[in-house]
Amino acid sequence: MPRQLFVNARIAPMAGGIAVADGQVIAEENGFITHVGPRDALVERRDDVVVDCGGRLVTPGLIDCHTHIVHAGNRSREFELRLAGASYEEIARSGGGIASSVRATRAASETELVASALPRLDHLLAEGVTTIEIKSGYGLELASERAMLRAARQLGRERGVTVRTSFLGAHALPPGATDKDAYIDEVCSQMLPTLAAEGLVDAVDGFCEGIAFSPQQIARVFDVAQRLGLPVKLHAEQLSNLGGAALAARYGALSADHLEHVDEAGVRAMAAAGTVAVLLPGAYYFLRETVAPPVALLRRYGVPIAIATDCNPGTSPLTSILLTMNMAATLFRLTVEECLLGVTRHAAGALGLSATSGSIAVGKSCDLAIWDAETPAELVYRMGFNPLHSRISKGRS
Ligand code: DI6
Ligand code: FE
Repeated sequence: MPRQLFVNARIAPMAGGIAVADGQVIAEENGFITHVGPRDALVERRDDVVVDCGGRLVTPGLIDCHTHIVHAGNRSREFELRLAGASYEEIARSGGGIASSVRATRAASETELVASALPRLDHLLAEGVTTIEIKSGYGLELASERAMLRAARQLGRERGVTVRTSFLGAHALPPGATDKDAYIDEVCSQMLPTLAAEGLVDAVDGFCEGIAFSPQQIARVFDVAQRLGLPVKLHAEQLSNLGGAALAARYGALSADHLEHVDEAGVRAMAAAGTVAVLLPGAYYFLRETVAPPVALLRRYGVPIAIATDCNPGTSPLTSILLTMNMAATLFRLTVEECLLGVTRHAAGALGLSATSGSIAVGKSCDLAIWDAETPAELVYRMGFNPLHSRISKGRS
């Protein structure tokens, strides 16, 4: 394969802060970046393939580091119930909520799961996403958790996007079950080891919450993950503070996600462990939460902040990474730089992909988003407008 040169690029490499440099060239070979800098610093070859970026803003391909895009059905009926006054927790306790998505997902074939997720994935890709995390957690039994994870892998192959899977068996008690510890036994002894052996699990996630699982139950799942050599991450402190962030940090978690109710001890533990804080403004907005995550504390302790769609049928039916940035800025008061880093470098960190993704630098995968925009701020400030010009994934458009 000849080398490709993306010339005349106004790049925001996101390697340090948000600085933009004009007139840059990015060289790509075999899917990787081999040079970044002014064009005259590069010795050109006769067979270089030159792509003119026309002075456009070029950022790393965006990373959506927390999604549940593989699921069947939707929960628009519950949305109506919530509009009429029911709470998310009331709906969950009366057999709706996650359980209703579990029933629909179990009834779908792997092919149907791929087909229903594709339009959601395509919406994200159309906004420059080149890497996406996809969780299981609506199967809650071996066969359907497997189908979800296999569907996630299939989506990656079908669209040439980097997919990282997270096994979220500890998402909720399966419909009809009553014994949380017995279900966690099954997750630990059957589901997780089997699916990991099948190569379907890149990381292990859990939902630590009153309506889901206790820190003790999550710790049992994390112990198995650790034995299997798999990194962990956790839905922590979304609706209440159970000490999930500190628990995740104890296991060296890649990320702790949501964090509306995290306290200083949790933040301190995350900082010490290098755990990324993944903020999910879509869920906060959709549930009309009033307690925002403690961004000032995260900054004070230097915890890296990522942001993601949390695309899921119950609490964040959001398929726009651009709108996610706007929401993080507007609702959580993140700066433009924090928003951009949150969907690039720090999102890569939340997936354990810092070595290959999240910035425009030599040695990284050549994942780029080329924008009809002049400044990074334009990507954050608009609502519902997509200025993507083109998207390059591993060197390919
Ligand atoms: N937290 C969430 O916001 C989603 N899962 C989770 O652990 C909600 C999932 C759903 O309601 O379907
Ligand atoms: Fe989630």
